[in-house]
Amino acid sequence: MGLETVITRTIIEEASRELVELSNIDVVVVGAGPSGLTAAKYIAEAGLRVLVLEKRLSFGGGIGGGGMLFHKVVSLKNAKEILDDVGVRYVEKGDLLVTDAAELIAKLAAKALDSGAKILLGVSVEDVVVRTNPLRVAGVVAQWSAIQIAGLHVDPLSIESKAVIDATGHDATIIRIVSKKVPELGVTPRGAGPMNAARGEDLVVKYTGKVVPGLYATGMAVAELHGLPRMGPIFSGMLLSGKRVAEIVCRDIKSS
Ligand code: 48H
Repeated sequence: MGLETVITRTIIEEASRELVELSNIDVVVVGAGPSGLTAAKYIAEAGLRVLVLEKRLSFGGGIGGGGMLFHKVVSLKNAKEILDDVGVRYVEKGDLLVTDAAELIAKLAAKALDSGAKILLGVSVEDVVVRTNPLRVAGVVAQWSAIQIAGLHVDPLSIESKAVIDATGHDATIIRIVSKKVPELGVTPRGAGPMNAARGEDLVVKYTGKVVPGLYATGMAVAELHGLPRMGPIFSGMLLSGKRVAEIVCRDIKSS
């Protein structure tokens, strides 16, 4: 048997073994932006099994684009503890902590992985699993992003979970799917409001949490759901929202 065969078999065997385990998990986080990666890190640290599905082949979401592509990212000092937790270096400038975009992306992802979270890249969530009696979101329906982009008719696979976290940013994909397909759950995304950085930062954390049974929101998806002001290129609200949703999901799962 040539090395080529060994490579092929090893990849298929190892990936399949893991995918079987991941098909039923405690928490699915949709989106590997700042809020999703932060949520995954704290959920994994709390001992729950967490899977992050990211439609692109890279993580970080909107961090890399920063403010008009500049490579510095700012946070308010209320996110200092999280930045310290993930080991990101920063400089203080007035009320702000300034980090490098690439370092924040890399370290958020590394910390989530080191804490035990799994991240699958190139996987898009296109639907939810719903159970009745009681009515709740019970998982996600996923597809390779490449299949979606190619427009091929290939049926997706589902992943069951105790909680799904919408961390898809402005798209608020999961919230919009539930709003459209399960109207009896009464989810009506209002769309984010105009910019007000201070209020946006504050409110996005306050409104973070459960949307309907089994579904939670973090990051800009929260602003999109509740019509909160956008805050522009500042990331403390995203990090704090990720940590907050982790606390809420862990509490709910552990008490159920
Ligand atoms: C799998 C998906 C799917 C899908 C999307 O946009 P993000 O960075 O989201 P947040 O909320 O963590 O951070 C928001 C921040 O980047 C931002 O935009 C801010 C602060 N804006 C303020 C303002 O005023 O505009 O990341 C979301 C991630 C991305 O990586 C997407 O590719 C991914 O989710 N994603 N992954 N399946 N259906 N939809």
